[in-house]
Amino acid sequence: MTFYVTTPIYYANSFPHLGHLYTMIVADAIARSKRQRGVETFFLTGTDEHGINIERAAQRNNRTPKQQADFVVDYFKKMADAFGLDTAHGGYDIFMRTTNPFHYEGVGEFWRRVAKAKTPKGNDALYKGHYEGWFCAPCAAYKTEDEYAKAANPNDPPTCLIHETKLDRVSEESYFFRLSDFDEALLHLYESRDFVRPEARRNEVKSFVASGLQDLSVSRLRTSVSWGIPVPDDPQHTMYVWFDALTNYITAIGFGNEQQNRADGFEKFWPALHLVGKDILRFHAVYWPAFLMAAGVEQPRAIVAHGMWVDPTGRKMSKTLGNTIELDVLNKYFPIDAIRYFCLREMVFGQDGRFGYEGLIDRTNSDLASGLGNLSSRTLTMIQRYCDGRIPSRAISDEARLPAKRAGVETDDATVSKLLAQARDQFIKQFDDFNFSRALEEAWAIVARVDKMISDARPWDLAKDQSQRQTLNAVLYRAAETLRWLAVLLYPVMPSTSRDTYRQIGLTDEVSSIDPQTLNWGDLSEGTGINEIKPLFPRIDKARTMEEIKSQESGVGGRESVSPAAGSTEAEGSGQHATEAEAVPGVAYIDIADFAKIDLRVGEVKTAERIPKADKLLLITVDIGEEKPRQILAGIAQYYEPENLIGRKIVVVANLKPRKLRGYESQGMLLAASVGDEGKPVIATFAEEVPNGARLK
Ligand code: ME8
Repeated sequence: MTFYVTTPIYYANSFPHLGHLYTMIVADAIARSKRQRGVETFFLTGTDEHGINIERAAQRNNRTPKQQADFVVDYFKKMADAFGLDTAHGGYDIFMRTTNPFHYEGVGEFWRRVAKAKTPKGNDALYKGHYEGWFCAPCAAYKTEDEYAKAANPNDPPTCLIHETKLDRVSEESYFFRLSDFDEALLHLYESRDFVRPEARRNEVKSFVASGLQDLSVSRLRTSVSWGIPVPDDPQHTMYVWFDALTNYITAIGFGNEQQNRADGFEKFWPALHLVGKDILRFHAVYWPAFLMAAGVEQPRAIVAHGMWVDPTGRKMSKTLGNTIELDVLNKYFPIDAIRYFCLREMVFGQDGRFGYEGLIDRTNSDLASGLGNLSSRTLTMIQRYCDGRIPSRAISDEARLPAKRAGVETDDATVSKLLAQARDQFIKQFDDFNFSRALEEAWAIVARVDKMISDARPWDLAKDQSQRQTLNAVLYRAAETLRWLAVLLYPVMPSTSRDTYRQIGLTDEVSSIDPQTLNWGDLSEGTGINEIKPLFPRIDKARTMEEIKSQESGVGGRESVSPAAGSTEAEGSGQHATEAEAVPGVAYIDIADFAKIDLRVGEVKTAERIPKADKLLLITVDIGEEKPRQILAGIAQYYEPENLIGRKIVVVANLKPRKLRGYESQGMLLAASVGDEGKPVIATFAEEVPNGARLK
């Protein structure tokens, strides 16, 4: 038996953030749970590297598109490593990149198949036509009327509702996929099985398809988008990036290419379960199945859509609102397993979830430190103290039965065994149904029950009375044996905690390959010597940690100053992901001493003039408190009139090596924000009076 799970392949034009991490964690938990049950599993994640967005980002950063993609991919891989999701930590099997040559080969084959195919209604699946529409570059999608906001002035372009950026008017020859012929076949697919999960999402997709489908433009002229896969036999056209991206799920395991087929095996692993955010459900649940139908490839196992993380008050996370979650903060202050637990426990699958540091601290402290962690340490400490560090016997003789019952201990093995087995079955059922939150509730109901047994039985009192020895042993055995079950059950969610628990109980086998369905009550052998007891989850000091996180976010040496993209154009769009990039651990932070090397000074513009034949440059002189004003060349001529600059207070990098431009020496640099797609400069200035020459630090 095999299993194949995928995350979306993430755009390689912006840096990884919590959302990407989340889908990877869920996929990782699913993959581990299958592997644990002996199912040969393939787990794919990766990056989507073609299209206009990458092309534009690359241009702005003076890189080739491939260099741009490599740059971002590095951050995704670092994130996976830092959060234990890469191959070395038992996570993904492939980090798929759409720039892999084998992908080009496979996509070419897929396109050819679609190009030859007939639709279910007997028409050609692909045809050439003419497309005119509003295109959103960050979405890489044409937008219909309900997906954009019209501008107040009818001559201005509308704005994308998701990105709040202006749309491009695109009109060109294009290949079309005859999606409109697939409506009935798709509806039949949704009816025939649980293809889209959860149900609420399936209904959305159904009504979208039932309301009628439009044909889909699946190519752009090479002259408009060159960074992409050429259409086979018609290289004037570049494939629509979603056609290329979706196909990664099959090329990665060898569709249309020998290399991957030999390594991983299309026949072996397809069909996949696609885990996606609800934002891209339509591409996966409508377009992708239709492409596959045309190409004659089996449908995915299922499309499972999760909700989105929002901030604790329910707002979308954004840098502007200051309510994002930083990956480096997560990594620094929280155990990986606490983050994994929170992700799976807090988001009711399919619905949006609220993510805040405070909530994460609260859950870590209550469910993990006081809940599971405390159960483990109190049980093992008592075994250490009262049983010489050896797992006691669970046997209760007839005469000991009554006192044990009086102490609140269930004496009938069969009953205990049945209760635990039921909880285990419920856990697995809920987990397999993607109700991770419910599954974890089941597990924590067991924690609560055993905790109660211990509190009711009071082992510390039983230990004082030799006649109560069997009851004491029975209580501690039950607690330890339940911990063993919990360690096995929780492995997919909290791999390293499970391993630690297992080891502390004194067990040596590898918990990652113990099928929870084979758990048998009583298999924990009497006499097993427990190992050193260490707290599984130390309590997090909420007030102190929140203070540190806040100061880290706003401090001088904080993330704003260390981002590789701060004030630059590294990231696409809002710059939202730019600072998150540095959030990845292992990145070269600068310290305050590095920052101090830059001599930033307040300057006053004394003169400003254009330079003949240099339409971008202004020649300005600036008083920075020195004897003579500095002469600086600034590339702002297209945006500022020289006369408007005179008298303005600006920020100057005073110790930048002088250089010559157009025959003039530039003795410094002025600071400006780079705004929008074309990088319009907006000069940094002060709201209050400041003397010339004052240092910025
Ligand atoms: O859409 N909460 O890439 P992408 C939870 N390249 N998950 C989130 C999230 C949030 N707030 N924000 C993002 C693309 N995600 C395409 C996919 S697949 C063939 C091509 C996660 O970088 C979630 O999984 O925009 C979402 O679907 C995905 O990131 C979008 O990633």
